[in-house]
Amino acid sequence: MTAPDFLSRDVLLTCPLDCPDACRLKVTVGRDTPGGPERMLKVTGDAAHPITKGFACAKTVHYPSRANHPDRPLYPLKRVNAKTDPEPVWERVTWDSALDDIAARLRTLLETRGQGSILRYNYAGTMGLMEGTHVHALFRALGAPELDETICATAGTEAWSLGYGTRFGVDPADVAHARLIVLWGINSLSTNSHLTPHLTAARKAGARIVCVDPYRNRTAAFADEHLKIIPGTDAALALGVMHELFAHGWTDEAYIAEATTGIDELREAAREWTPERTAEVTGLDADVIRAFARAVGTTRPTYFRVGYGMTRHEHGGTNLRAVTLIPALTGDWRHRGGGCTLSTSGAFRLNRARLGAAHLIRPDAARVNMNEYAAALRPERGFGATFIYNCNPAVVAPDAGRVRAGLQRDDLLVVVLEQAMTETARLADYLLPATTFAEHADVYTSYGHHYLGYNPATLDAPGEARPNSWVFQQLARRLGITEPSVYWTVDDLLNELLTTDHPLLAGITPERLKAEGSVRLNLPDGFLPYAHGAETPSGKVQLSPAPAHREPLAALSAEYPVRLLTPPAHHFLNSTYGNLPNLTRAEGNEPHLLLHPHDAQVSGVTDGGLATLTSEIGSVQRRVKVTDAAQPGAAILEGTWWGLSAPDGRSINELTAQTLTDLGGGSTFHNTRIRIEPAQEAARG
Ligand SMILES: Nc1nc2c(c(=O)[nH]1)N[C@H]1C(S)=C(S)[C@@H](COP(=O)(O)OP(=O)(O)OC[C@H]3O[C@@H](n4cnc5c(=O)[nH]c(N)nc54)[C@H](O)[C@@H]3O)O[C@H]1N2
Ligand SMILES: Nc1nc2c(c(=O)[nH]1)N[C@H]1C(S)=C(S)[C@@H](COP(=O)(O)OP(=O)(O)OC[C@H]3O[C@@H](n4cnc5c(=O)[nH]c(N)nc54)[C@H](O)[C@@H]3O)O[C@H]1N2
Ligand code: SF4
Ligand SMILES: [Mo]
Repeated sequence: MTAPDFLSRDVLLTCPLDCPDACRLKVTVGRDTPGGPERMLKVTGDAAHPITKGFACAKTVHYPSRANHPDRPLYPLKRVNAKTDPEPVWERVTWDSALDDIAARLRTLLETRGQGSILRYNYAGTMGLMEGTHVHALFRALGAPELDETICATAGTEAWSLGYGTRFGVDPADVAHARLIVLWGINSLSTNSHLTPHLTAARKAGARIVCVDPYRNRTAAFADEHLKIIPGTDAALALGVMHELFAHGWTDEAYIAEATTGIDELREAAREWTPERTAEVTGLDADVIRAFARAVGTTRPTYFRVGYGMTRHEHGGTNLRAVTLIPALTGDWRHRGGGCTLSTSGAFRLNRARLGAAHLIRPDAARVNMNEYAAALRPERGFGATFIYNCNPAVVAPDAGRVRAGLQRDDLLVVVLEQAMTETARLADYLLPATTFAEHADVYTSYGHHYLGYNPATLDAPGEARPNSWVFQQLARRLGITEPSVYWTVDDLLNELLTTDHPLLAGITPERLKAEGSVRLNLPDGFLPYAHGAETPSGKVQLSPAPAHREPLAALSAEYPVRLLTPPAHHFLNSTYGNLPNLTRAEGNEPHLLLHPHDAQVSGVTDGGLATLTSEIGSVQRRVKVTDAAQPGAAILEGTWWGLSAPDGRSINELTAQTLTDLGGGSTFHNTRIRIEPAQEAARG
């Protein structure tokens, strides 16, 4: 139902979700009746915003359905039955009673087992610097173990930082200048959809678009050419390209001399990677590799947009690093529209010294890698309480079956702050209702463009929902914490963040950001961050140590003959939106395994049939879609669906392992070995 015009108004707000686009949304809010509460009615994009360009994605146009979802938790709830019972039974409690009880249990834990017994678990459900990051302050003030936030980007960050230092990227507005665009390990049409208008503009001006990906995703179908690479072999392809660049003199020697170190080592490393050898390892045709390298070598500017996909493998850090070094050989960094983007986040030079009370982190603090939550939740690790916010680990974390089992322990206090009745929320001892981005104020950066965003609190919180920051401040008071930064307001935080004289933030004051809502960083016209070097210890782009190709330790075998990749779905944002029927319908109602006809035949499964997928970690059932979009030996399941949507109620992450990447302790979601067997259709009741 849409409110009559006189009862509704439009506001501009930044999308809080974990997505590079950080869109400026036009949000229509309104009342159903005069004097009634305002709620979110409609979401589109701000037509005046240079990146958002008037459209929200196919997911976030449905945000009102999740904000107004009938299952949204609106009151503090206490679980009164065993967490091992399949259906939670809740008792509605007051905030005071929930917070008093949680604080008392924390006090007991602190006295009997120390700070080391309390573990936060969070990720980027909101990218807001207050509700997403600063809220860790409570845990740092307590001296609780640090959570290494490795589930997504650290392998890439570490890889980038070895070569380039700070993560700068090409300004999206400059992409139209590129004449060759390589979308490598990124399904950008789904995961970075506001890049598409810039890709199209470049194409209209004559650019060719090549996609490097193990399966034909939306982006591969859009591209002019698709290089269907064997997963985990990107370093080999990158070295193969470099081999040709060196062999044909397509390198920019002036750039290499001025801006890089380590060229001899890299040249030596590339020597063995002839097109034939590269073809053997990557599964691509040697002539295709030659032509690709020629295009990269002879087209200026060439723009690489790399995603995190290729990092989610054992050697993923090195693989990504190899790819990102190509433009340092061609000198594309000197050309507007050329170079490479992994992330633009390094340009946001905010003063982060006390963000999340980072100044309180002790060098010897205990640390937990978030990809190893399943292991951390084993009783012998000694955690007595875990606080989960902005995250849905029962579905998204590796080895999710063991994560769930850990959360079900009756001796572990599980506190979940949530906007949705997720499968993690269902395992809470206390489920605390959280506000959405329209209901709290916050500050936003981006990892795909260069605009800083601010949202005021626009709507009254429904029911008794509260911002994360409110909850943690209430607990801090009860625990007698005196650290001032724990109690900062968004205004305090914003003042602190903008207390810097970095030139990229020149002229951006809290007043201006709040007045304008979205402000472009003070980038020079023609932003060429690595044109003359990089912010590394040497001041140069570091080509050494030269990246090398390595075969995965978890090699395919007779027992596990297929590699499973589980990249994002078009209509979900990680597990967010997985509870909206119109979006699950758009994704085919239930998760499907995309399986190549060859593997289907070998496994004896048929199109539309149910299969059991078994990895070293666990086993799930999924319906199969036989398609040549996949490749022999590599199957794909798009989207971290809610287990509740799957035929067996299990998350796909019951198959994925806690194995870490070579760099940055990252996740290896796309590196799962499985076998596939026909399954019995369960009788549906
Ligand atoms: N629609 C939508 N958008 C999203 C998200 C979402 O869930 N849905 N999630 C958001 C988040 S948190 C993130 S981190 C980003 C992620 O967005 P992307 O970076 O696009 O996603 P990835 O999972 O990293 O996978 C990207 C592609 O990498 C491919 N890939 C896997 N292994 C390899 C490999 O070894 N080599 C190569 N070349 N390719 C490989 C996959 O097949 C996939 O097509 O998207 C964000 N945007
Ligand atoms: N198999 C497989 N698993 C994956 C991936 C994959 O490609 N394959 N991708 C991985 C990646 S890249 C990522 S980033 C992670 C993402 O995993 P998560 O960080 O768990 O992301 P979401 O699934 O979107 O869940 C975020 C939750 O935060 C809640 N939330 C949002 N805003 C707020 C708020 O202001 N306050 C509170 N309290 N809650 C809020 C939302 O309601 C939502 O339930 O998943 C990882 N898991
Ligand atoms: S999820 Fe990404 S593309 Fe969609 S509205 Fe939010 S920022 Fe934009
Ligand atoms: Mo992510």
